[in-house]
Amino acid sequence: MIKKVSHIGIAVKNIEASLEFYTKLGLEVEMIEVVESQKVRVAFLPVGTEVRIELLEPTSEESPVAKFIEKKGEGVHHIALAVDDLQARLDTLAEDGIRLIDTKPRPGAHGADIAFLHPKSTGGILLELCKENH
Ligand code: CMX
Repeated sequence: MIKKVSHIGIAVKNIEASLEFYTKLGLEVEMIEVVESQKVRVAFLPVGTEVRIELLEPTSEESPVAKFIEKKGEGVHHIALAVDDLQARLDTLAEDGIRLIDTKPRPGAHGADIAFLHPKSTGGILLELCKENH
């Protein structure tokens, strides 16, 4: 089952510049890490106890997040939903004809296993399924 919203990914050009607003809003940074395989630097800001905002800063021009910002500007990039049975869920979605970006989970930020569904199959939203391991 889908358990909850894990995080909302927001594409930003520069995490520190964006944090000026988010700290004024009253949110605090839990951690910042580089996910080299995704060419992004990410900051997690808890919203209550269950959900986080994930600021995504590209670390190279080839980063998918850099391409997103170039095309659409800064803003909401993806929504991540937490599941326990990630591989089984991907297999079921594939059988149901949903286009997957990742047919197998891969390591994401915060020690999670993640997989993306293609926006073409979701009505234009980039959806991430993740198995939180913290
Ligand atoms: N939201 C909505 N639509 C999006 C999108 C997004 N974030 N990113 C791309 N698209 C759309 C594109 O506009 C394009 O649409 P059109 O064909 O109508 O122009 C289509 O999806 C394909 O996009 P693309 O970039 O040309 O295609 P790719 O298959 O190369 O890549 C994608 C698509 C979504 C997988 C990739 O751009 C991406 O964003 N991957 C995820 C990267 C990421 O967020 N990593 C951080 C993970 C950190 C963590 O949470 O752990």
